[in-house]
Formats: sequence, C-alpha cells, structure tokens
Amino acid sequence: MDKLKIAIQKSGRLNEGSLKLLRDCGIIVENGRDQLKASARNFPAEILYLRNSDIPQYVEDGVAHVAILGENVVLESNCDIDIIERLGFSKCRLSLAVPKEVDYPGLEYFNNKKIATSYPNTLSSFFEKNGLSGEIHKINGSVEIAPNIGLADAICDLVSSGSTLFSNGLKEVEVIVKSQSCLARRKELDPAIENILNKFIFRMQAVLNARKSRYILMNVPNNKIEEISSILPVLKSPTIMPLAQEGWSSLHSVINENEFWEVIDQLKEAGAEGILVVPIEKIVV
Ligand code: PRT
Repeated sequence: MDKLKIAIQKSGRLNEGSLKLLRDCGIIVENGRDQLKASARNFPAEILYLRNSDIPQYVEDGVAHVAILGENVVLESNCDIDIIERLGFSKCRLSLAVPKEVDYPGLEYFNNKKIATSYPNTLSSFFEKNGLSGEIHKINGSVEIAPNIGLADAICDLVSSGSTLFSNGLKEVEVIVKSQSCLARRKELDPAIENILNKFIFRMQAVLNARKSRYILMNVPNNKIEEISSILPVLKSPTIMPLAQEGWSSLHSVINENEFWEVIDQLKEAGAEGILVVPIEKIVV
C-alpha cells in the first residue's frame, strides 16, 4: 500500500509541536521515540525521525515526501523543495548581533568584519543583497561565544527570547529573516502519494484554521443585533438564537484569536453581555 513519508525532527525544539500537530490531525503514530521510522495506525503514512538540518536533502531526494521543519533550515539548505504551509510554532528570527558596547552605525558596520554563524548561505545572500563585504566564519553550535573568545566581531544566529544574546554581552541589531515551523514537500510526487498528501494538507488546514480562531457567544438585546454583528469579523454571518428572556438573543460567531481583544470593548459598549470565548478543534471551510 502507498504511504506518505512524513519527516519530523527526531529530538529537539520541533519534535513535540510536530507530534502534537499529527495527533490533532487524527494521525496516531506508534511510539517511535527510539526508532528511525514508525507507521501511522489509522492513516497511510510513515513517520521518519530525522535531524532537522538533514531533512531538506532527504525531501529533495525523495526519501521523505513531506516534512515538518524550521523555515530557516529550508532557506539555508538551498534545496529545491517547496514550503506549502507555515505552522505557527517554533517562531524565531535569524539576526545579526554585536557586542553590546558597540555604537552600531548601521549595516556598513559589517564591512570587513568577521561574523560567526551556522547559517553561512543565508548570511552570504543577505550580504550580497546589501552590497556588504563581511567575512563569514561557519561554526556549528555555541555561536554566541565567538566574540568573547576573539573568534569574531559579530554573530548571526537564531534568536527567540533574546536571553542567550543578553547573557553573552551581545545585542541584536538586524533581523535577517523571520522563521517558524513549516510543512515542506518534494516537488515531484507520484499521483497516489500526491493524493494522500492532499488529504494530509486538508486535515492540517482544518487544525491550523481552528488554532487561529475562537468560538464566541454573547447575549445581545434584539435591537442591537445589527450593530453588534457589524463589529464582528465573521466567517459568514453570525447565528442568532432567541433567549427565554424576551427582547434578548444569543449571538454565536467565530473570531480570529488576535482580533478578540480589539473588539471586546466595542462589543460591551454596544450592549453585549455574558461574552464567552471557547477554543475550536477543527474548522472545515
Ligand atoms: O539537531 P537538529 O538538526 O535536529 O536540529 P537543530 O540543531 O536545528 O535543533 P534545535 O532543536 O535547536 O532547533 C530546531 C529549530 O527550532 C530551529 O531550526 C529553528 O527553526 C527553531 N528555533 C526556534 C530555534 C530557536 N527558536 C532558538 N532559540 N532554534 C534554536 N534556538 C537557539 C539559538 O540558536 C540560540 O542558541 O536558542 C538560542 C537563542 O534562544 P533565546 O531564547 O535565548 O533567544
């Protein structure tokens, strides 16, 4: 039987989020912690546990058909694979950082400077695009100590909270690229595999749409239904149901998680009461 080969990170920052996403897509994976691969019990898929940094090459070569990995890794690899979805977890940025005492004048600072990084390809295209002549030194791991030990004048590394830079006496001065987990696929796939991939993407989109949305319910006076509906950015139009109390209705809708705090005051001012916001499991549009 044809199986979609899905690569995920074996261990590290992306592993848990990837497994959770598969679970939310209803794909049950036999425990594969110590294995290289595991079969899905209820979906025609095989999960390959690989190093994040090796995944782009495996996808390009067709060892895996699709993968969950960091966008930054796809970019750095220069492999010919396609990003099809951004998945919203493991967000970070690839940034240039300099010792905190440097009076940073702008990008020209990097001309003729030594920059340590594990991302030489991404940095070199950034330098090329900006006409800079920094000297790039590739090192694997612990990039942030390079300036302190005299190995480099600056670094280019992934940053999320910024605390690693801070505790090494560095400051972030330029964001080169923003990154998050993504779903990337091999360009060419057999029709049968393509068919399974489409089913997988369909499930994943239902989960991702739901993660971004909230179900919202509130009680509204009947004469305010129109005004309150116009405040809500809705999927189609809100559902209105009469309450036992005369002159009042219950209004139900779906709202983007980020929009909730923007409209809450307007809803209250317009007369909405008893506002409930609840998570959604899946949205199929
Ligand atoms: O070993 P393998 O090849 O599987 O993976 P890896 O070495 O890339 O592993 P891992 O687990 O460290 O990172 C996996 C992916 O997580 C990365 O490719 C990014 O897409 C994403 N990610 C998100 C991060 C971070 N945030 C992050 N903060 N990857 C690394 N970091 C490191 C960064 O390099 C620096 O050392 O964390 C430190 C900075 O963090 P803050 O919070 O102090 O700013």
